[in-house]
Formats: sequence, structure tokens, C-alpha cells
Amino acid sequence: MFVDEVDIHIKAGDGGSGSLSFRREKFVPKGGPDGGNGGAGGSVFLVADPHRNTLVHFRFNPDYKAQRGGNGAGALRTGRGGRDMEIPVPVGTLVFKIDPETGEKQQAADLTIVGQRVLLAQGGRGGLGNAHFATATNRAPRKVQPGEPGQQFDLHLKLKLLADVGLVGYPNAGKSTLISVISAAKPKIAAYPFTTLTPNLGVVALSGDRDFVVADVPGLIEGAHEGHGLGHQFLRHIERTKVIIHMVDVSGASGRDPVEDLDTIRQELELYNPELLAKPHLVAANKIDAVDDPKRVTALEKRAKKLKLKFFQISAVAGTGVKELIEAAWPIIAKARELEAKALALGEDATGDLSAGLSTVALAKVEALAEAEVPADYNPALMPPLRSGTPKKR
Ligand SMILES: Nc1nc2c(ncn2[C@@H]2O[C@H](COP(=O)(O)OP(=O)(O)OP(=O)(O)O)[C@@H](O)[C@H]2O)c(=O)[nH]1
Ligand SMILES: [Mg+2]
Repeated sequence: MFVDEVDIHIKAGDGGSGSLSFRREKFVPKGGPDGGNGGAGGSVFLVADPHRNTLVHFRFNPDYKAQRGGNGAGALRTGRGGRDMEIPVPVGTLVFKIDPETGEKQQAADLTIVGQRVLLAQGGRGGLGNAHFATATNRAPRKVQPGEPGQQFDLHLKLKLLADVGLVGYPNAGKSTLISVISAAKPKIAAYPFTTLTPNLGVVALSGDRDFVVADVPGLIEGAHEGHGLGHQFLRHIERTKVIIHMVDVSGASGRDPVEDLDTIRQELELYNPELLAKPHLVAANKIDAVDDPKRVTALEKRAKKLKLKFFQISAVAGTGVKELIEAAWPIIAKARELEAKALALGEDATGDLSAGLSTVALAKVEALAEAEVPADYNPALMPPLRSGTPKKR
């Protein structure tokens, strides 16, 4: 199941209470206060995990709670710190905090980099034990502090896939066939529209160490931007791509005109978000092996030229022209990655739009930079070491 929007609740651990204790030992009269401080509660982090592709695991587990801190004890023993909780989310997850009163959502994080870890709820501080309150005039204080409560939030998670290339086109144009040929992805392929119901991702490996990620989204139709067909709910998954491959069926089997197909889908993209049209587009005339009238192909080529778009004739099924198509996508991807890496190195806003669309390869390169990027209120001294693994529902 592909789930790309969920609400969850997170709660950091409360701090443990300070202890009220006096030293009582044989032969030590009036031993004085020795109540230790409470331990800090565990914090809640979200971590971008490359092994997750959807938010489906949150559907059935919407509540997350980090461990509370232990209470302080006599003999000046501090309570143990609560264990932090790391919640894995897919790379490309946007996090919004929901205002409990107004229900308004405010963006709190955008996890675009593999391994990126964001603190979302800070654990409560432990309370002070009575030993802390001893003064020259009050040598036997009975005062202790309770632990601070851990922060808690309702979060809205929204996935915007991170892929380098987006495949768009009418249903049945052959998008899934193409991704199955150029990558190891094995989506369902069939001779009827709307075979693909949710986006598929595939990694395309070119010669050398070049690779990129392709997203195959469900077919678009006229009115998609207003929700017709499977519509706009999946269009956001191509918002962060660097190149769009627009696939048009030129075989004549659809009964539609390829030039009109091209124009209609371009209009839908523009109506959904004009930035989609501003991205580099490659036009792939597909099913070239089954063309009944070559004029359709030349007409489409002319239209693409007029729009100053590169044009390719391919047969996704037979593999004809596919290599040329993906090789043409590569320089655009490489250039975009270079610009992003430069921007990040210059210290520009790494969580903003610049990092949007970073691929796994570019991500690895900028990872080191991102490591240094720690939330402002993060104090390592207050936190026990992080443990990885799936969070346990407590
Ligand atoms: N002759 C021919 N048929 C093709 C080619 N590419 C795809 N097809 C066929 O076209 C039909 C649709 O292919 P899909 O890959 O499922 O199309 P899609 O664009 O993913 O369709 P949706 O998921 O419905 O949006 C299938 O029957 C494919 O076998 C091609 O190059 N030549
Ligand atoms: Mg498909």
C-alpha cells in the first residue's frame, strides 16, 4: 500500500523526579541531604531512511513515546536518562506541526538527505534532588523538583518523493514499461488505462558510476489538476525531479492525436504548478514499433521542436532509442546535482528548496556537510547516545 500522508502523535519522555533523601548511616549522625537529580526524558527524532518508500507503517502505529527519565535516588544517585526514540521515515518526508487549537499546519522539517536526523520533541529535564537545595542556613532541605514534562506534538507527515526523473503522460503511454526496461523496478504493465495506481521508483544505472532515480507516476488526463482520474494527488511526487520525460503514444492505438496529447498534459502540469513546465522536458514518442501512420510522429516532432524540447523516438518494449533517451537525461541531472552541491557547500539554506530533489548519489556527497547541521536547541550533554532500529510502541 502506498500511503503518502499521515498524522501521528509524538511524545518525548518526561524527566524523572528529584529525590528526597537524607544520608542515614551507622556512626554518621545527621548525614545531611543526599537526594540525587532525576534523569532527562528521551527525545523524539525523525530519521530519513533510504529503505522506506511510503508512510504506510504509520497508518497502524500513529503514536510514539520516548522513554521517561528515571527518578533520582539517595546517595546522590542521578536517575538514568530516558532512551531517545528514532522514527524512520522515507527520504523526501515533509514534517508539519499541527497547532492543537487552530489545526493549522506549520512546516517543521524536510528530510531530504539520507540519514538526516531531526529533533522534533525534546525530552523533559530531570528534577533536582534535595541535595541541590542545601545551603548554609538550610542544611536539611525537604525541597525537591518534579521532572519537566517531555514535549509532545501532533505531526502531519507528507511524502514528496525524491527522484531525478519523472515520467509523465496519458495512461497507457508506456511509462511503466519504460521504467521496467531501464531499472530493476517491476511495476504492473497492462493494455488498459490506469494500470499504475501509485508511484513507482527505479534506479537507472548508466556506465561508470552514474546513476539516477526515476519515478513512474499514474497516468494523467485532462482535468488532472482538478483531481480528474488519479489526478493531482500524485503530481507532487514529480515536483522535485530535475527532468521530466513526457511519454506520448504515437502508435495510433489510443485513437487520440499525439500533438494534442502533448499539449493537454503540458497544460495540466502548468495548471497544477507552473514550475513543472519550467523544468527541462524530454519528449519520448513511444511505441515507434507499432506506428500505423508516420505523419503522427513527424507532427509530434514538429510540435516538440517548436516548444524547443528534445525529441526521441523510442519503443519501450523493444528497447529502441531508450539508451539515447536516458543518456540525454544524464547531463541535465549531473548539472543540477553539481549546482545543488555547490549551493550546499556555500552554506545556503540546506533544508530549503535547494536540497529538494537531491539524489542518493549527490546526497552521499553532501552528507558530511549535513552532519554538521544540528537543531539549534540540541545539547549533546543532555542526551544519551542515539540508538538505531525501529521504534517500539510503548
Ligand atoms: N507496441 C508497443 N507497445 C507498448 C510499448 N510500450 C508499452 N506498450 C504497451 O502499452 C500498454 C501500456 O503500457 P504501460 O507501461 O502499462 O503504460 P503506462 O503509461 O504505465 O499506463 P498507466 O499505468 O495506465 O498510466 C501495455 O500493453 C504495453 O505492453 C511499445 O514501445 N510498443
Ligand atoms: Mg503504468
